[in-house]
Amino acid sequence: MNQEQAIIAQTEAVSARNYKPLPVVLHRGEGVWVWDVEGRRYLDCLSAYSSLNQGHRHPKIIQALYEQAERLTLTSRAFHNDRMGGFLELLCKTVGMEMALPMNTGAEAVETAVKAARKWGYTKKGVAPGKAEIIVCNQNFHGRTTTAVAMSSESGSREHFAPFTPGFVHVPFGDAAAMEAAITENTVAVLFEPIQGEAGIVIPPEGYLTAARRICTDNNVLFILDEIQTGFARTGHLLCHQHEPEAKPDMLILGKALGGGVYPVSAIATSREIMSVFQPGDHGSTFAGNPLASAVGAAAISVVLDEDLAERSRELGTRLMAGLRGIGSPIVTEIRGRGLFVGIEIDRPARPFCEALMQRGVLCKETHEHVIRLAPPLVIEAAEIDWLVEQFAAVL
Ligand code: IF1
Repeated sequence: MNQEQAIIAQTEAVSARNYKPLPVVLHRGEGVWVWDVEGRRYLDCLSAYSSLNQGHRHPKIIQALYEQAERLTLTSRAFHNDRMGGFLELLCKTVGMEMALPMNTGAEAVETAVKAARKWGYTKKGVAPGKAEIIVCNQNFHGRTTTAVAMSSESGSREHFAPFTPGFVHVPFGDAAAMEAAITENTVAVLFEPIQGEAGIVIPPEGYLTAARRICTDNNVLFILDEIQTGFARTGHLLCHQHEPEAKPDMLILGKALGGGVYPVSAIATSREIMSVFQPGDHGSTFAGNPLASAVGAAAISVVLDEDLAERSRELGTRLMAGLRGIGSPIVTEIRGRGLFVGIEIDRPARPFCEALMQRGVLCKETHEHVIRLAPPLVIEAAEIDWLVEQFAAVL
């Protein structure tokens, strides 16, 4: 048994089997590359599900982590600290919102958005107590907590975890008429991903976001976007909703790349009027907004802006999709994506292709059986995109 097999055996002996990882044991990462314990190098095309937009161990983010770690790491929100205000100010300025509430994981930020929307509905819109409804889209993914799973339409993620949080109304993704028809006097919000990641990089029809904006405005309903995976330049704009300039949401849910690939950082960002529903004691979390998270979060945003990762994502995403289309493989049914958020749909199970790509030094993940998701760090170079396409051509 070599070192890799020994580590996998050790892991499987003590770890819950809640994942089925590829048989690779990673030891080091830098930029777009990772190395396994045997010294083999791989191009990371998953980026921890778009948490590594800035690449592995970006020097400025690591430096921020180190420097803050030498001063102060955790205070709880029982006291102020000297980093959170600056981080949230930069975040709000960057995403065009007035106020933010920091959390840790994406699911926690989704839960925070649900609580904010419900309390806004009861205290500002006048929805009857306990009656708030939130419209969500089929095939969504908003996390693994029981409330996030209550929002899901997938039986696979709901089985054996009932009973579920009530108050979620499901409509088909991309269908504005169905969304409008689902609105009642108790609807407090519409909440969806502008591009569905886990569903297989599903892009809604052009104008869907704008229609959702209009429907929410006309019906006094909050327009909430989950940009945890699509945010921070992944889809070729700083935020995915900017593909439709008229579609500014009332609230953004952010995470993943906000932590720069080194620390869990998430948040909701919204208007002063909506955020004012939260009063002291309403909501919180032990680690939320801690000095270390805030220092890393500020550095993570700065790297996205200073290196114009949105432009890179747009240009290199176009290069990647053109390269993949140029292969002309008969087993590929569709290549879709925005920026470096790409899905390759094939006419057979995708897992074997991910395993074959791993043998050629490319790490990626299938999603929903027939789709290979490609989401390399946005710091990838054109030559590395071309090399990636060559590996795909060989495997396809
Ligand atoms: C796993 C999926 C992706 C997300 C959106 C909220 C969350 C996620 C749009 C929750 C998290 C992660 C979770 C991770 C795998 C990955 C994933 F396959 F699960 F669905 F990216 F597509 N909203 N997505 O994508 O954020 O609490 O995880 O920080 O659970 O294996 P989280």
